[in-house]
Amino acid sequence: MSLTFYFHPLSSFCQKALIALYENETAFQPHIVDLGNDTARANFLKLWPIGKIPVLRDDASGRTVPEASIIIEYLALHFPGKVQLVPTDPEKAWQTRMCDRIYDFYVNQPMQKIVTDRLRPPGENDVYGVEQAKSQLRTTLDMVDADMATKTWAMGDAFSMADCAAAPSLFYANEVMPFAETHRNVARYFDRLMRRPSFARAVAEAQPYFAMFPK
Ligand SMILES: N[C@@H](CCC(=O)N[C@@H](CS)C(=O)NCC(=O)O)C(=O)O
Repeated sequence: MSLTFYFHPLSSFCQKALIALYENETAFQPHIVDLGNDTARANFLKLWPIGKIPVLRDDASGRTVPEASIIIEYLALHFPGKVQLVPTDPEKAWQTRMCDRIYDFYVNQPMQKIVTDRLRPPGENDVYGVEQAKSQLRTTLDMVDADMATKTWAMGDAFSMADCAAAPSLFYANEVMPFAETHRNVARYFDRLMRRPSFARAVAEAQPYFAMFPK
């Protein structure tokens, strides 16, 4: 087995890539990285000095692959499976990548801003930044709600990389800004994502760590 996946089960970006691995039953060695542990962090920085998870290491090709979307693209190219997460049709491919970017930049990032602000020391909170993040999140949820009125998955009928990005982003967004009452189409889409076996498995594996999530 040539693939090692460096990740943490609680991390939304890691879950995104994990969904891709599970969708295609790709064989890999899991390596949990506890960035809060000095030794684990120092060891991980030797592999990827930027220090962000997830990272995929492919010993067969000698490649270190960071960034959840790029990991999914790498898997699609070198370890394709039954679920084509990145369409080969160029038109569908750019649309999938655009949707993936929207979930990363305009759902996941503002959600992270809200969550990480809760971890700041008393008196160091960024009230203005958190309000901006909430406003961004609301705008994106409005967009997604309209977009998902008639679709099963983010790109239509086929499950794709965009859904890998959507699932954990919406999971944590729902924690910081519950959308069941305000965005019914997003909520229905989220229910489908929660029932998707790949994501259900990622959520179940994160369960033992949920106590670490700042309420
Ligand atoms: N752009 C990266 C973002 C990855 C990211 O933000 N990972 C978080 C965990 S969800 C992380 O490593 N945080 C630790 C830190 O920033 O020190 C991706 O798409 O993979």
